[in-house]
Amino acid sequence: MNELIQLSPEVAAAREQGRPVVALESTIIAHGMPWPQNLEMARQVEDIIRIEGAVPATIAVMDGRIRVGLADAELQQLAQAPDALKLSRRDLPYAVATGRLGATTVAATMICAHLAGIEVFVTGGIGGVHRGGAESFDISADLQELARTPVAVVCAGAKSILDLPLTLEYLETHGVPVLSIGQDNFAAFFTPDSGLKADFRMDDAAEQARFIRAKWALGLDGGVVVSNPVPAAAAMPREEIDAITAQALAEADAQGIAGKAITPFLLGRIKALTGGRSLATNIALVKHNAVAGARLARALQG
Ligand code: PSU
Ligand code: MN
Repeated sequence: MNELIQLSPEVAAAREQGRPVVALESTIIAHGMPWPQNLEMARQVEDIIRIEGAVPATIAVMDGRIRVGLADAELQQLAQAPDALKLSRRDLPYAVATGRLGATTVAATMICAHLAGIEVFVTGGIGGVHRGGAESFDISADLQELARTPVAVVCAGAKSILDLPLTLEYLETHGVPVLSIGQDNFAAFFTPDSGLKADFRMDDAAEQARFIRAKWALGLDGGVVVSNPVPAAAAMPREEIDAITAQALAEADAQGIAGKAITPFLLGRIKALTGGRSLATNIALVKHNAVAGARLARALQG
């Protein structure tokens, strides 16, 4: 294995015994949710994956190395670090070279998972084409990564702050299949239904695993999106989240927020404007994805 990668003892043992491992990102901890809910979420998601019979591997950059699997004290450090970097593909070498603490986005987590031989990764929502992306060129590096790196990403769709039709167009152009669990349509993060069709509905983990194996056996590089809608009981009302998203986007525009700061800004504003209810939804959907991801990792192993 690459000498810049360091597996935790739990992940190393799982790899040796051929047990299923599920990667987890850390940007959602350091930049996506506030303290202390971020730490509680990270711990609970890891526990759910263990209960479902797989081994969690939260990924971050610490002391110049890519860490795959974190100890509880390290999760805590990340959850409280005010100055953790947000690392996408372009930023990974900077954190490794300087020794700075870095949290990995979907794109960077996929890269690290693949380097560590992990095939399944659980997150909340993937990045995508931002609204106005045709003008601003703000297209998350997550999409390019899905096009090139062979990791299955279990998510609750892409956030409604994005342009979801353009996000799906981009994925199609780059040959990234979108599988959907439990419904025909692509999920919309805070709400179950984006109103847009996913490519293939596959409720069953064994079916998803066969699809993924077939893709890679054909030499088709790149990832797979597994869209897992937020449970209805935990979802936000659609009209409310749409109105609040519009307001948060207008504020971001007025304040000139751009680049990698925009996703954390919008998530923070949406949380404030919903009185914290969006955060409860966000946590619920990540936990729900952890179950689906662990089952998929087991199916891929079996
Ligand atoms: N979805 C969430 N919370 C997050 C993110 C996505 O629910 O914090 C993060 C992920 O790490 C994703 C990143 O990869 O936002 C996308 O950022 P950008 O749009 O700058 O590429
Ligand atoms: Mn961006």
